[in-house]
Amino acid sequence: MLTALEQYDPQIYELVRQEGARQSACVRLIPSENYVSRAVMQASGSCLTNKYSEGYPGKRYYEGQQVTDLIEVVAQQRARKVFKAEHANVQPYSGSVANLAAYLALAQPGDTIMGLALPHGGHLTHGWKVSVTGKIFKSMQYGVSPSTGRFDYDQIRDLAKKNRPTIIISGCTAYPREIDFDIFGQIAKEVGAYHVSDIAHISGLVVAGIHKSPVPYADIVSTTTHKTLRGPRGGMLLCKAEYAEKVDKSVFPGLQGGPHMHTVTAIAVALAEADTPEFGEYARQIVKNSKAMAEKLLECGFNLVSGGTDNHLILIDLRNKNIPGKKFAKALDRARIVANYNTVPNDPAPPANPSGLRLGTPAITTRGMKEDQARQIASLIASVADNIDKESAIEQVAKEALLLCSQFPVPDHFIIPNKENRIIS
Ligand code: DSN
Repeated sequence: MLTALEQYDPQIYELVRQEGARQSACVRLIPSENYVSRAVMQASGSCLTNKYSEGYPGKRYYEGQQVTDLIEVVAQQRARKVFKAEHANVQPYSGSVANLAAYLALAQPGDTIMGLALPHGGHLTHGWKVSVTGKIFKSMQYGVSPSTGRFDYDQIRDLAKKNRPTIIISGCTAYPREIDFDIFGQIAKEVGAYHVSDIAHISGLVVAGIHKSPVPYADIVSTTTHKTLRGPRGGMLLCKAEYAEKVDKSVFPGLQGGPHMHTVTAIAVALAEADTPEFGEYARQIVKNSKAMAEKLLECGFNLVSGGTDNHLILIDLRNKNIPGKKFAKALDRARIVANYNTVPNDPAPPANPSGLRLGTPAITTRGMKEDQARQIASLIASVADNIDKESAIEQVAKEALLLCSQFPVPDHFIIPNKENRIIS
């Protein structure tokens, strides 16, 4: 593939090579990113990219589905098995469209939905005002407790009783603690709402049994497939059998045309990988690494939202360090440590330059790093904070980060040699 790419389009080949080198030579801490296996990469780059398959297995609008039907059925079966769900739809292009499809399966435009506010760790598509979900639905937003940084379930219940939403959404993109999906389910029942749970971030932990599953407590569960689950960029919906038809119609023809069958194929492979003891080990190590990194960051004087972590991510509140989130994220990037600036609950700073930094351990765990390396990375992060305006010190951290990366190589398909056969640019 790459030889053909190199011959036909050397410019793009070179850029792909550079991105592979960057992913190899950086400590990647964005909690929604990972490294897929060679098998997932091959399935994603296979001939399935050539096929149109509007519809569902056995009910397509195009012919030539002898193989695609088999692949999609396998993906559905594997999804149902690993998540213990009655029904699975593996066609959503990604998490945003999966969430919208879930809402439109259960509610009408104009109905009230209630999700976690973006600055408190919710996703845009949980009803934030600039998202279509905040425009076509009446959106009520709940937050985390200002004192604990955690959910105050009594407050959420009170808000739900007052506003009687059609849908309550559980799930987050920047919440470092375990979520009590059963309480969300109870609250939804008490107010006659549907419960939609978005587990995009934690679905790998859910499959491995490290985080409680929302499947028994939610009407529909939405997830992406590329974060802790470590599959291709895609989305998925799981639900009880009674909602299967509504969910399927909402995805196609409601929101999408032909599914991306190369992605469905790669999702099937990722789900097989997730159904192994090795995946359970990886998921457990993600949380061990996250806890070790959080403890070291606390030792180094960082304030963490909620005081620590139960999952794969950490949210640093930088206000005591007096460093704006964007400046810190950019300095870390120069130090070969890649994270993202993020709002913290009740952030006085604007979202474009907020007071927080979000970190996660899935990608470093896939590289084989353990607690010692997680603590070492926390120390490197502290060095950058202590020397935020001293470029020579940041360069020194970059050298240490590069050395660490060289000791934990990424999956081999990332290593695309350039003409001099150098791996790291
Ligand atoms: N929610 C984004 C993230 O967590 O990085 C992806 O949409």
